[in-house]
This record gives sequence, C-alpha cells and structure tokens, in this order.
Amino acid sequence: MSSVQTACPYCGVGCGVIATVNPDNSVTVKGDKTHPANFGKLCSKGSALGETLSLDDRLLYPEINAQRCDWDTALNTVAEKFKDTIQKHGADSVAFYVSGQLLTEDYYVANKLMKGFIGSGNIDTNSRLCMASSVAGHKRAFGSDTVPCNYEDLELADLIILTGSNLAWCHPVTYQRINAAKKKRPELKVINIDPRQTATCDIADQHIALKAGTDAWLFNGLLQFLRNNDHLDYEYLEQYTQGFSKALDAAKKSSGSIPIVAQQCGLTEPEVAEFYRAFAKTKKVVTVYSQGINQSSSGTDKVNSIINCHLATGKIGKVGMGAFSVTGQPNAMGGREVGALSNQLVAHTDFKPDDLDMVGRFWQTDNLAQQAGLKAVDLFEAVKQKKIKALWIMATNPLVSMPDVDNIKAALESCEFVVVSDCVRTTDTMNYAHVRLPALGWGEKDGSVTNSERCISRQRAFLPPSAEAKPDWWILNQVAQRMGFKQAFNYQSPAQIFREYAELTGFENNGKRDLDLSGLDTLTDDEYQDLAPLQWPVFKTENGYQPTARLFTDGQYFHSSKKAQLIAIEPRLPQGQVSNQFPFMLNTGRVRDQWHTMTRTGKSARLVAHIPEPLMAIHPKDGLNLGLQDGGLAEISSAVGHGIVRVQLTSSQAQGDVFIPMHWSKENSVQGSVGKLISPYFDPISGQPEFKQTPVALRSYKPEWQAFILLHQGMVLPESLQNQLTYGVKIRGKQSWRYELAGETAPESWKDWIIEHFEEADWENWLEYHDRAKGYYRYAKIIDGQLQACVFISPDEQLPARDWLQDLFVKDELSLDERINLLLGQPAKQQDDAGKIICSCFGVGKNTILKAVKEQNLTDVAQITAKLKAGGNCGSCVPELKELLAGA
Ligand SMILES: Nc1nc2c(c(=O)[nH]1)N[C@H]1C(S)=C(S)[C@@H](COP(=O)(O)OP(=O)(O)OC[C@H]3O[C@@H](n4cnc5c(=O)[nH]c(N)nc54)[C@H](O)[C@@H]3O)O[C@H]1N2
Ligand SMILES: Nc1nc2c(c(=O)[nH]1)N[C@H]1C(S)=C(S)[C@@H](COP(=O)(O)OP(=O)(O)OC[C@H]3O[C@@H](n4cnc5c(=O)[nH]c(N)nc54)[C@H](O)[C@@H]3O)O[C@H]1N2
Ligand code: SF4
Ligand SMILES: [Mo]
Repeated sequence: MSSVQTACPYCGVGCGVIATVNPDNSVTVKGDKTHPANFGKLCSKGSALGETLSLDDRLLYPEINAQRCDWDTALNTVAEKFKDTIQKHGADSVAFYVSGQLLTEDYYVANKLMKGFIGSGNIDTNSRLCMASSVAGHKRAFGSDTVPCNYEDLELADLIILTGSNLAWCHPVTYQRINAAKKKRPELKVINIDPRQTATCDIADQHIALKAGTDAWLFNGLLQFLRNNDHLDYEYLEQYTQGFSKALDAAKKSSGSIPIVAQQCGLTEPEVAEFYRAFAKTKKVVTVYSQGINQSSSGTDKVNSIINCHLATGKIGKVGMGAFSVTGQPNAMGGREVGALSNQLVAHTDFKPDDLDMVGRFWQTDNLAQQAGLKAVDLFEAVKQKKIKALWIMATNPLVSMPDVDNIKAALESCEFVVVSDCVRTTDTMNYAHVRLPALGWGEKDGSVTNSERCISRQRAFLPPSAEAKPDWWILNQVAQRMGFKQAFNYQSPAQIFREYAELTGFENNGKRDLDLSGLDTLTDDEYQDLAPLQWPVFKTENGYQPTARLFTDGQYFHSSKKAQLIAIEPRLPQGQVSNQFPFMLNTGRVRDQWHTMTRTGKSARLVAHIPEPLMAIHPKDGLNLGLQDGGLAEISSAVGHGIVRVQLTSSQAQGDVFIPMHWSKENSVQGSVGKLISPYFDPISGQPEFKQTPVALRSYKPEWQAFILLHQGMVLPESLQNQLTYGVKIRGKQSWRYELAGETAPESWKDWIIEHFEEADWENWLEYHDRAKGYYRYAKIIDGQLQACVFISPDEQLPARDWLQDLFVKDELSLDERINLLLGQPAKQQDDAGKIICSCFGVGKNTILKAVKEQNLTDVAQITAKLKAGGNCGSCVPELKELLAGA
C-alpha cells in the first residue's frame, strides 16, 4: 500500500487529500490534516472519490470518427487539420475551448500554443461561465485580478456576508470552517443573501431573501447608508482610492433611501436596515460572493457594487476583512493566472503594447496574437456561422453547461472539425467529436492547481495511466510540435512547464503585476514533486522563497495611479423579464452531492442517492395555483426551449421563482440539460452568461402513464423507447439501475412492451400484477432467488417509494416475506424501509432517522450522530437533519 498527498479535483476550496491504493486496487481517500485549506476535513463528494475511479466509462484510446486509432494518426490528424485551416482561412478560423479542470501546466501550454504561436486570441475557458464577472470587477477596482483574502480571514471576521453563494453545498469544507469558528466565537455573525432559503441559511443569523437580480441596488444602498451615517473611512478613501464621489452619486440615484431599496429588492425596511447596521458597526467584515452575483447580465457591476463598500470603509487588505470571490473549479484560479480567458494574455498581462512586447520576447515568438479573442457565447456563435472551422474542446462539456444548448449543438453539428479531449468516452459533447483524445483522469495526472485563496497545491499521480490515456499537456505539446513549433514546445515534464511559467510571472515584473511566482522558477524536479501548498505571490528570498497570505495590506493597488477605483454603478435588472407569457423566474445551480455534468459524481450510488432526479423546486402556493403535485410532472418553457420536469413543492423557494439543478444531461435523461431553456444573455463587460434568471412559463403535465423500472444491469435506453418518452431519467443505485419514465400512449400490452425494450423474450420466474381498471401494471423477475428486475407502472405519480425496492437488489436471495411484498412495493414491516438517503457518508435514510428521533426522543443533531453516525463525517447533511428534527 502506498499513500500519496494530492488535491481534490472538485471545488475551489482545494482540499488536500491522502489517497491510498489498497492491495485489491481499490482506493481509499482521506482528508490531509496538513493541508491549509481543509486540515483533514472532506465533504461528501471528496470522501466518495474512491468510488468514481472505475474504467468502465473511460475513453481509453484515441478515436477518429468513433473508430480506435493510434496516437500518431490522431495527433497528425489534429495538427494537419489545424495547420491547413489556418493556412486557408487565417489564425482566427480555429479555436480552443478549455476548462478550470485542467492543471495549470496543461492550461499554460494550451494558451501559449493558441495566443503565442497560432497567433489568435481564440482560446476561452468555461471560467467565462463561472468567474469572468469577478475577474472583470477585480480589474476595474484593483487594476489586477486579485483575490486579496484567505480562508483564515473567514475565521477571524466578526461578520461574514454571503451573497449569491450556497456555501454549505458548493464549498462545504469552507462552510464547515465558518461553522466551527462560529461555535467557538458566537459573536461571529453570518448574513446570507439569496432569493432561496438554502442549506447555507442554517448558520445564518439573518437570511435576506431579496428579489432575484437586485443585489446592486442593495449594495448601492449600503454605500449610501454608510455615507449618510458617517461610517466611511475618509482617510482610506483619500489615500488609497479614486472614484468615490461618482460612485456615491450613482448609489444615491438608484438607492437613495432604505424604503427605495426595500421596494426594489422585495424586502422589508427593517431587514435592510438590520443588514446595513451590521455592516456599518462591524470592523472585520468579509463579503463572500459567487454565482448568484457573477452569472448575470450585470455581474461585473454587482461585483463592483460590493467592492465599493469595502473600499469606502477600508475593510480590505486587513486581517478578517475583504471582498472574497470564492472560485468554483479546482483550477479556476490557475486558468486566470495563465491567461486562458480570451481577453487576457498570460500571467496577468493584457493585450496592451508593453505586455505584448514583453510576452513576445519571453516566448520568442513573432506571431503573438495582438488582440483579444472571442468569449464563449460569441465563440460558439462564430462556430455556428462557420467563421471558426476547427474547434478543440478540453475538459469541459459545453453541450450541457452552456446557455441555449440547442444552439451549441447546432454549432458543433455544423463545424468541420471538432476535437474533444476528455476522460469519458461518451458525453453530450463528446458525441459530436470527430477526434476523441483520451486524457488522464484524477489520480493519474500530475501538476498543480490554485484554489480560492491563491493557494497552489500539487495534484499528484497515485495510479498508472489508464490504457493509452495521456496528460493534456503532452497531447498539446505533441500537436504543437507537429504544427511546426518544435522549439517552443519541447516539454518533458510538468515541472519543466511550471518553471517556465513561474519565470514568466516574474519576468520584467518589478512589482507591476500582482501575480509573481519568481520564487519558484528554479525548483528542481524533486522540489517540484515535494512542493507543499503555498499562496502566491511567491518571492525569492536569500534562503528560498516567501509566499503571501494577504494582498493590498499596504493599500497599494495595480492601477497606474496605485489607487483602487470605486465604480459608479447603475443597477440593471436581468435581461429577461417575467411577463404574462413567461411569468416565472428560473434559477439554476448546484446540489450537494453532484459535480457539474455528473461524469464523475454520477458514478457513486451513494452520492446519487441524495437527489436522484433533477427536481424543479417551486413554492407550494404557486404549485397549488398551477395544479402541480409534489413528485408530479410539469411542462416548462422559455423563449428558447421547453421540457418536462419533476416537481418539488418547497417553501424554500420564493413565490414566482423556480430552481432546477444544472447537472443532468442527455447522457442520463431524456429531456437533457436545463441549459436548453436559458437564453444566451450575457454581461457586456465580462461576457458571463445569465444562468440565474430566465423567464419561463409552467403548466401541469399529466402523461398517460408513469413508471419506474429497476434493473440489475444498467443499459442505455433504446432509441425506439426514448422516442416514446416525454420524461426519462437514468439513476445509478447500489448494484442496480433505476429508470424514471413517463409517456403519452400506453401500449396495448405492458408485458410485450417490457419484452420489447428491456428483456430477452424468454423470461422465466416472473411475477406479474395487472389492474386493468386502474391502469396499474407491476412486474418483477427473480432468478435463483435474486431480484433481477422490477417494473411499476401507473396512470399517475402514485407509485411506491423506490428505496426499499432498490435495497433488495443488493441481496443474494430474497426472503419469503420480501417476495410476497415485492409487488406491493413496500415491506411488511414499515421499519424495514430506511427511506431516502439523507447522510451520504454513512448511507442513513430519512425513515431510520425519523424513527430514532421518535423512539429515542432525540432532540439535537449531536444525539442523532451519536446513535446513527449520520452527520458525523463531512457534516453536509446537518441542515437536513435539523429540518427533520424540527418537523418531528
Ligand atoms: N456540490 C457542488 N459544489 C460545487 C460545484 C458543483 O457542481 N457541485 N461546482 C463548483 C463551481 S464550478 C462553482 S462556480 C461553485 C458555485 O457555487 P455557488 O455560486 O454557491 O452555487 P450556485 O448553486 O450556482 O449558486 C449560488 C446561489 O446563488 C443564488 N442566487 C440566484 N440568483 C441570485 C441573485 O440574484 N442574488 C443572490 N444574492 N443570489 C442569487 C442561488 O439561489 C444559489 O443558491 O460551486 C463549486 N462547488
Ligand atoms: N444552467 C447552468 N449552467 C451552468 C452553471 C449554472 O450555474 N447553471 N454554471 C456554470 C459553471 S460556474 C461552470 S464552472 C460550468 C461547468 O461545466 P462543465 O465544465 O461543462 O462541466 P464538467 O462536468 O465539470 O465538465 C468537465 C469535463 O471534463 C472532463 N475532465 C475531467 N478532468 C479532466 C482532465 O484532466 N482532462 C480532460 N481533458 N478532461 C477532464 C470530465 O469528464 C467532464 O466531461 O457550468 C456552467 N453552466
Ligand atoms: S470541499 Fe469537498 S469538493 Fe471541495 S475540495 Fe474539499 S472535498 Fe473536494
Ligand atoms: Mo464554476
């Protein structure tokens, strides 16, 4: 057994993990107690990493037109086609679309190839969908894309404002750190600003459920309040900033008084006043923000409206203070550093004469791109219009994650040449690739990532490469060489790439740029291998190097004046507005246990169990008005798409708003990505799409039949069946697969239908129940005592709970009782049904918890944990445990 220190490949918290390969080749993952991001803690997703490493779905060999080929052929094909296209149509006729899930070394090589040697700015990254508004806001305010804070500041603050961030589910370990700090120091207050009542509200002293899209009014109002009540730091404003009076004028205009703000944001005056007073009277304030701010057609303005308040009070660059944009992906920050956004150059330089000259000399190229390339939405539009003729997509799944995915699909369909590098063989995007390139996955790849607090960590390999998969940097390096750029692309290892990149960050820097890693540019291969987590900038010192915990401690910013800029903000509503035609506002985002398009977390039955279907959350009153049932179906439509969704009635939603998670795709559902409903509106400055506010129409949908099917062996639903379905989701279970289906026309014979789509015709040992009058059909198949399949069909959503049935698939032999009750869909004794999984770490179900609460008189979460272990590992389910306790 060997253990390796590496980093979690999911969120921007950037936890350190210790991975151990066991003698049976399984992998155990534990939190790394020495890592400064998590000190040994992991969330449910990180803890389940070992369950996601199987090779069954992996892309293991290069392929051209879905046929296996050798690497030479694949690389030559890509290089030739790109070279040829550039020769015929110019450098801007090709593009890369890359990802915050690449390592810094991969990212650097991709950017150097496109901007430095192909000579086009057309490399953009999925960070455009994620951090672009923060980047643009930082640059306007600070003159650089700097995150000044660190995680410790959260523990040292006296007030944490969370806005547009569901930290409990999306940055769970950081959330747990705040939770622990708050327990130690109850004077630490938390205010959560989110139209939804999320799990994050669990630690909030105040939840401000503002009207979606109105944050800039709220923060403009705060600036105005601070001024009126004499809470500004005039000395700081005077010495270190510019632009205050214009920013204040704009704030006065939009948000002149608390009543105006309350009205604009859909809040009460006292709750606005309470928030403002808390900010005003507390010195140590950190405002944490994320996609509820960034993913907006005015995201950059919202970012600056927040930063304005911190600058005006001097609450920045000091211990326990600052505006803190938490990053999403493991290497979202790394991508910004190497400049993989189309409007940046590299290493925090821009398309400005000085920078162009400096970078051109460093890379020794005379073909450096001279202007910014296209941003994601425009880039795919250019593909659709055939202006871009060759596209290489790496480590991202845009056919799920972009807005208006049908338009992206049309773009890929019309593109002459699409290359996709991924670890997985079939994804919604991969299915449109002419060339598929197998990339190393987590545990195989080796390099570095930067987390939300600028901390660079090593991702180290602990597994051998799978079959012929290769590192992304190697693939890029090979293609670059074959395109004729041999000298500049002669990399032998990630360490060599990292040294070059570190050297570039320090090259002619002299304090001009925040990003400086010059302390690391002479690391030996061994030192790189052993590099411990550290925060940039990293300067050279006499006896080594010195990292930096916090920026702007001296009030010096990166504008030429050295002063920070306050920006005048004129708030704008979301571009799409609710109307009679589209009266509801659709919000999209994440759930606790899934990661993006589910290519990895979707492989763990434990993680899937938490929320197995893409539920649309809607307020019960709206549900009642529309005639929607909890667990029933609804039809949803927007200006660009429509679909069928499963309804969840919950008062955590504001009336008029609905929420659908972003994770599901065509790979695991008939209706595909929620992105097909989202209009491609974006922020004019940052180019970031408006994923959080799309006007939609809803109505109840009653199919002729609904069903669920459980199978021992998973299968791809045959096309003939898919065409009959109006709703379908494929769900991984423990030793079984579940299919939730609905359709319009019931077949003559359900038995024939099952034989046609699911089963070989000669089945024996089956049990059947048919109530023709009510339209119920139930079927189960048992071979040698073991359950193989069961099917439950009904004219409505009145179907039995799935959990007990699904658990039966794990058993080698069903008991007599279980056989008898099988077609009833529930055990003879209710207590045998554990119910929906609440704690994924220990697999504890809702019924088990409720029973223990009732019978043993449990009154708090600690008692539940003591009895059932639930909540005792990552703590992510604690808000749900509290909810169950409250309900009981
Ligand atoms: N479990 C899990 N964790 C993840 C990821 C994942 O896929 N799954 N992905 C990672 C990535 S890449 C990212 S970018 C982060 C994202 O992390 P978050 O930004 O925290 O996640 P989201 O769910 O996208 O959105 C956050 C919240 O914004 C709220 N919101 C919507 N509109 C508004 C508004 O107008 N104002 C305010 N104030 N709030 C609003 C939503 O209701 C939602 O609760 O998560 C990272 N962590
Ligand atoms: N509706 C809606 N849409 C959204 C959002 C939202 O809130 N709402 N959020 C947006 C945000 S913030 C983000 S970050 C995006 C994320 O969206 P995507 O980036 O499209 O989602 P992922 O599923 O993470 O895609 C990563 C792909 O890379 C592959 N992969 C993983 N590691 C590697 C590697 O090392 N090399 C290679 N070559 N491939 C690898 C994975 O198998 C997977 O197919 O979604 C955006 N889209
Ligand atoms: S919080 Fe969870 S998903 Fe994020 S890095 Fe840590 S273990 Fe991974
Ligand atoms: Mo993201």
